[in-house]
Amino acid sequence: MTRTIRGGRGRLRLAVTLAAVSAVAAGAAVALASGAEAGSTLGASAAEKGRYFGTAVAAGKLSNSQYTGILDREFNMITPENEMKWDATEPTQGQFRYTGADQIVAHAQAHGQRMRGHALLWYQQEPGWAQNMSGSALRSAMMNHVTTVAGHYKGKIYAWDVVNEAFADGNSGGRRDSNLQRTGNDWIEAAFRAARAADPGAKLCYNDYNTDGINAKSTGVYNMVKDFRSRGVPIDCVGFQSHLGGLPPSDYQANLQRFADLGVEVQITELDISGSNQATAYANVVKACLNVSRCAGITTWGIRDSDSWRTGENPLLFDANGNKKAAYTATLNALNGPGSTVSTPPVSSPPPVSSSPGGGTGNGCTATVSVNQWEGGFVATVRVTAGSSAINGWTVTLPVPSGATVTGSWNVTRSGNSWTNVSYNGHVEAGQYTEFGFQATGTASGLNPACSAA
Ligand code: 9MR
Repeated sequence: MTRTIRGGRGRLRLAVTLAAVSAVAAGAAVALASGAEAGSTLGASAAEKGRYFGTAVAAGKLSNSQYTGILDREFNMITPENEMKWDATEPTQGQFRYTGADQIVAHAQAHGQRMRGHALLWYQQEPGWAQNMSGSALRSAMMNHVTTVAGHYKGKIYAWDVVNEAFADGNSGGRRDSNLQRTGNDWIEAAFRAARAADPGAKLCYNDYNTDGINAKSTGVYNMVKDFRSRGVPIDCVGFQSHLGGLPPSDYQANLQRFADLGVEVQITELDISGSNQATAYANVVKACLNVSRCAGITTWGIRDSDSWRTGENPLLFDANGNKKAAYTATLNALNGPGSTVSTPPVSSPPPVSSSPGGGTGNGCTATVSVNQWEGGFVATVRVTAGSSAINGWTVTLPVPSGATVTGSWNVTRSGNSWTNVSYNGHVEAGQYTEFGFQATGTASGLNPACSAA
């Protein structure tokens, strides 16, 4: 019997932690898990499958060395647990505050981790001033919030939870009542359009709980996503929170797959699992993701059991002392097991103006690049494919077009025109590939990568 934990008003609401933490040392990006053997950490093993492994992070814990030690060794994606929510980022209407969120982004950038933004609009954790609003005044405040916060983090976010938990529990398959919903049923698509305009390079997700199997609620979300895709509303991904109380539902993978078949990326966004079969349950979630080629990655909702919102349920991968649990080993083993090659769609809109403009075969490897260009900037994704032998390191020579400035990169170390593997993605099996990417301002013209194996 599986039990799915419901979110909702009854849950513990902790104060948003905005205490100052000591500034994270700036400087050169440090590769994730440097020195780690491939396949020996969650992030490295997920990266070998072209996926990420992330966790929710609280800014107030970044000064705890046990916490950051595990974070930077194991995880290559970060979601702020509370710091990007509406009450944290716009406590007074029109006055934006990014203290805690900026600390987390700085940490991620200094440690080669990517960011999931969470969440632009949610009926919970609305600041008091918004809770008291309605109608067109609220709608315009909502859109201003989306535009301003997504704009502040433009170029720094892999995927945004644009809208969180907008569907009702139970069998209606319809929307949840809230003051956001009462501004008109089109509030969700309006939010996605505003987010796309503010940060065209970020993947835009809808995120919810109790949507982990095929049920009335997940079918309601499915129908919305299908409708959005057919009408060109910019949605790129769906987040499945997966707050589980045992094994995932038996149709967990089938549910991920039906969303993936709509052309969106799927992500496990807030995984935590209680119960005696925890290790098996974690392994099953990982296997389901690896079996769905558009499942881009998994995020656990905290690091140690003592960091969890589910006090006393010990639902995470590390115990309160930071030790790896059996569930950790099961998760790592599943990540190192069989799995599909990841293939996640690029952001849906605006359409790429150029794609695979060039490719170069060199010493033992080939590099190709695909580009998502928008007015003023682009994201380039570079695929490094090994030749007929496995390679143990690679460098791609790829000059940045004149007039373009790189604002961020992932899964790579850059020195001028040379882009070199990091510790966890240098080894590529014969005929297999790994990907890195960067975001830049300017125009992606004449990108012609050349690859050489170490
Ligand atoms: O883990 C978060 C906790 O610290 C907050 O007090 C709570 C506020 O409602 O939100 C928790 O995170 C939630 C997430 O933002 C959305 N999905 C459900 C998560 C658990 O409640």
